[in-house]
Amino acid sequence: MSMLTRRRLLSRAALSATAGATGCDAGTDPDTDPTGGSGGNLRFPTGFGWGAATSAYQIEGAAKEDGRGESVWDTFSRTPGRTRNGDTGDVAADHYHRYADDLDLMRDLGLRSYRFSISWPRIQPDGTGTPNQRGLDFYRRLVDGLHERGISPMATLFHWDLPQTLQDAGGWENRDTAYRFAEYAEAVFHGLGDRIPAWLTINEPKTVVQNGYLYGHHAPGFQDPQAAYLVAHHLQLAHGLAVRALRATGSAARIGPALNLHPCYPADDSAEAARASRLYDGYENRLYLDSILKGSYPADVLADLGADSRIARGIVDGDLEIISSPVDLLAVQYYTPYYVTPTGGTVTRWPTSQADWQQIYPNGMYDILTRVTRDYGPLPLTVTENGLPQADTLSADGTVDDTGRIDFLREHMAAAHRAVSDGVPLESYHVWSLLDNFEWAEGYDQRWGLVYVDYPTQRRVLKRSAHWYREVIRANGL
Ligand code: IFM
Repeated sequence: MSMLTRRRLLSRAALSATAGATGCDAGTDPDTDPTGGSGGNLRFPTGFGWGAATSAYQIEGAAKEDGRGESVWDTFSRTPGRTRNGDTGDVAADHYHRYADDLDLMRDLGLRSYRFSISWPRIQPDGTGTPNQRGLDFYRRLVDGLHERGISPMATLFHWDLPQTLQDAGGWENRDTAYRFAEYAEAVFHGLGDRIPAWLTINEPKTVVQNGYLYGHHAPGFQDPQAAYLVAHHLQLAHGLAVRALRATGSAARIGPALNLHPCYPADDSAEAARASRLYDGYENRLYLDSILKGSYPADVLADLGADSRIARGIVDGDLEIISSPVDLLAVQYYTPYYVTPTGGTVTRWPTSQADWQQIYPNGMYDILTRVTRDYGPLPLTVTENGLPQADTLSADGTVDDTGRIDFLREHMAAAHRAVSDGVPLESYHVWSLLDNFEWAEGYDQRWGLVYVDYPTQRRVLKRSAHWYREVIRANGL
């Protein structure tokens, strides 16, 4: 990877932030309606899997209970200056103790699918060895509770909470971590496999790569581009090994990756912007999609990284066969598009949410769903995350009026509906998130839930969007 490219990678966040701050809009994309139009009588296919999503570290709390080990996020969030207000996931939404009430909430909303993650350090406190039965028991209670309420469980094996002992041994820079992950996955399949029809392997590998190893604002907090892309390879390898581990159990359950994908558009009409946008797409999307679904890394990205890069040197014969082990579904997480300038920076074209990195562009949902179907399909798709943060407040009359979230979800669901009408095999849609939760470096400031969590009391209050979503589910449409 050239110095210029390396610098560019590291300055991406800064460029985005600058553009956002100045409201810069250099785009000439003729599409001027971010919603693509919505409203009307939009019915989804019968049996559509309306759901909501969470992850272990963000909601469970109970950080020291029932034999749970430490994860990189325990270490990171307890390090002064790493998270807003010094927030940690020690208590979070206390879901570990309140899961039964949360299950009742899900039933009352009418959810048909619940996507959650399993905490690796609850199952293997040191990242290896005999599984901790108390950890498995918690998830069995959760999963049984879902079935009792007619909700289908979808479990993610890894949502960023790597056991700290594995980090101490090199973390995802160490190829061995991929093999430890496969062992952990096998333990989970044996412990819970009879009750879980759909598995997701690694949540958003790209976020680990970029936020954890390029920008350093997520655990483990490094700024090392060479390490970052070696980590990308080992995360992909871990994914493939877990797919094989599931098949080896003889299970009929389905499995796939959970990728946050971003439509990338040139910010102007120049050939340079088109070229830069294509490469940006390589880093954001194709690095993960191509390796899993085509069995090769994108040549432009590998060339940009360079033949002497750690990733290039870290790819062993046979790795791509493992990574591209056939999957049953692709989980798409959509939040924001990117508009790429001729020099490879980004500009902000649409209003942002409380998260300054998120431009609100519902058409992007249509674009990304149709694109993956066109380029990689046909493959069953599920949207496993979509949502926005707001500074929601609990009013004196006990309600939370989050109309902005309703507008956001309606437009994005309408865009997904258009994609379905155009032949995209989308099976389900999970709102991020069921509950307000620990938003990583942002702590508890950003509220992403359909359900408000009053952290001092842990009281749950259905936001206006939750009531609205219940009606969407009941009507199977908008
Ligand atoms: O909260 C995160 C989640 O853990 C992964 N996807 C994006 C969400 C919002 O930032």
